[in-house]
Amino acid sequence: MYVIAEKLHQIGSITLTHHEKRNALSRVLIGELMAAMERLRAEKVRALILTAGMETRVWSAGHDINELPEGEDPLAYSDPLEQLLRAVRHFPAPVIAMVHGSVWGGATDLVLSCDLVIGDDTCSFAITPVNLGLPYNTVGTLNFMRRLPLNVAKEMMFTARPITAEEAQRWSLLNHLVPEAELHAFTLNLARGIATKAPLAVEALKEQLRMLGDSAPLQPGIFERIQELRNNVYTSRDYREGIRAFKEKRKPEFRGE
Ligand code: YXS
Repeated sequence: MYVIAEKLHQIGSITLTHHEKRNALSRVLIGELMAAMERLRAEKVRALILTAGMETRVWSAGHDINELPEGEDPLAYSDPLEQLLRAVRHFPAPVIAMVHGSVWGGATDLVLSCDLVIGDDTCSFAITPVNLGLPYNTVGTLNFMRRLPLNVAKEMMFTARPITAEEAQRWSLLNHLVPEAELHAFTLNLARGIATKAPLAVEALKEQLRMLGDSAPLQPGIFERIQELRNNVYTSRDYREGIRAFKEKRKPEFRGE
């Protein structure tokens, strides 16, 4: 079991517990996480907290690199991580990311796909495709563009540097930055407040905001150009080198080919 799901009154919580693999978002972990979400949706929770608990230094290490396909789109629509991000955005109640520890790669996209983000002093956030030579996908890139100032999104994407809790607060990646000792109580209190409100109104507002926020007219030619750019990257030698270097626990040597 890589997740623990709980329901307290009308609030659900899911804790990622695959700490020995730093909660890498593997097909198995994602499957358990989405099944837990489905159970809690059926129980009509009015808010859902997503956490890795307080014992770990790593909230999640992002996509399971061992499961990234080579020579084909690594973040295709059907990829388990992409399915999870859509499940979070379509969940009928607010999903609150409670972040203690570092967040990497696609896990940062997961946190940004949540409705609210509460972090403590230990949290940090990195987006890391350039560490692997991987082409991030369009939905994910738009997610970063919408949640962060463009120059901040660019700095995070071009450098893969983890931003600190203080930077995450400054750039509104966090709704609230609270002391570690208060993180759980603060997040539970926020969820309890939401749970006292009219659930149908909250559900409709969440879906309205998602649909209005997602409306991005994309001309077919632009879409095809993006796909060509991404295809050139994920069929490159550098992408294969990035994955191989991770598996061999060494620094990658990128040649631009
Ligand atoms: O060697 P064992 O078997 O003990 O396993 C090690 C790591 O291989 C494993 N692990 C992962 N396995 C698959 N996918 C991962 N993303 C991943 N991360 C870690 O967990 C075991 C413990 O790892 P270790 O020894 O490195 O732990 P640590 O505490 O020293 O360091 C924790 C991290 C998170 C700083 C370190 O594990 C790390 O840098 N992990 C990779 C973070 C990362 O680059 N994630 C991006 C994944 S790709 C992705 O999400 C997107 C597609 S994108 O690239 O676009 O951002």
